[in-house]
Amino acid sequence: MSEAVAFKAKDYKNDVEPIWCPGCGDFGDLAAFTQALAALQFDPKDICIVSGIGCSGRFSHFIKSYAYHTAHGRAVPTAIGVKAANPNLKVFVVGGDGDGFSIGGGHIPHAARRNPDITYLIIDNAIYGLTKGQVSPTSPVGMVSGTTPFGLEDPPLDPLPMLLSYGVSFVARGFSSDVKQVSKLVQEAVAHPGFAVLHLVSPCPTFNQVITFDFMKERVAPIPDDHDSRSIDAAFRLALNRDRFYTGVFYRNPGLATMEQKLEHQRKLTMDREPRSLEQLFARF
Ligand SMILES: Cc1ncc(C[n+]2csc(CCOP(=O)(O)OP(=O)(O)O)c2C)c(N)n1
Ligand code: SF4
Ligand SMILES: [Mg+2]
Repeated sequence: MSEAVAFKAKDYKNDVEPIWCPGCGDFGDLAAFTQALAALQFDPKDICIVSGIGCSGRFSHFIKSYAYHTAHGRAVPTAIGVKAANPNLKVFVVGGDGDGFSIGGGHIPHAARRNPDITYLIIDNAIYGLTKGQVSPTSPVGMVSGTTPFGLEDPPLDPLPMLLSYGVSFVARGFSSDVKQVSKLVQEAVAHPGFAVLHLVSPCPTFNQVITFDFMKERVAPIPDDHDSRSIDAAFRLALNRDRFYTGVFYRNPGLATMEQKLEHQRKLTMDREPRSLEQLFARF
């Protein structure tokens, strides 16, 4: 499209209607995401959304962009491949708490080490929604579900301290009811050069009667204005605070080399040494 055309949020929504349940928290994230794309004025042809399996994994079906609906828990490595193949694409990963922290949990620390310039939205409803309400790694102790008829006894993972200790270079949290804030967080995550993870608490009114919108509204609070998001110590202090469920940018470290920079460096090192051509290579044999 020509430069004169300004994209509006609705221009990023395709004709596929979400089949999420009425009141699903995922709707807020979708609205926030299209608003963020409009603020960023990304051309749909430059965007690729790689999604996992789950209700949240359907996200990629509803946006006008390139999309790749992957296998359960494999969205992150797939997105890394997409970004490595075409660094010019704006690559997003979208998936649930089960997708990201159970079956796909082993991929996040290695993505953090590589630091690809990718934005990852983890849509956390503390339940397996698509498969009709089994406990997930973020479900609270005591939760009664299809798989825990007498109540869950295992404690939940704590996503924020976990992401920080993995060395993820941008860590933020939002609540899907606050569309404006989530939109702003997506924009900040995109502006960050490196692996940016957004933990988006997004209640599932159909299967989770514990982590509800009302439960969350009583607990969320914006990160205090004087928080220094460059300080990992300060980020941990906020993330480990049990009295408040803070939302905003916990941590950012723009000083790390990105995966794309490291790949380019390796490419140059390879090109600088012999053989520099097929002829030189064949001459060795
Ligand atoms: C390899 C594999 N194992 C299990 C499943 C079944 N399965 C589909 S979605 C899902 C969990 C979804 O939970 P979450 O990632 O939290 O997404 P939500 O539906 O809550 O958005 C599971 C276990 C699958 N599709 N593939
Ligand atoms: S089951 Fe839960 S997460 Fe899935 S669409 Fe319905 S409300 Fe949303
Ligand atoms: Mg879930």
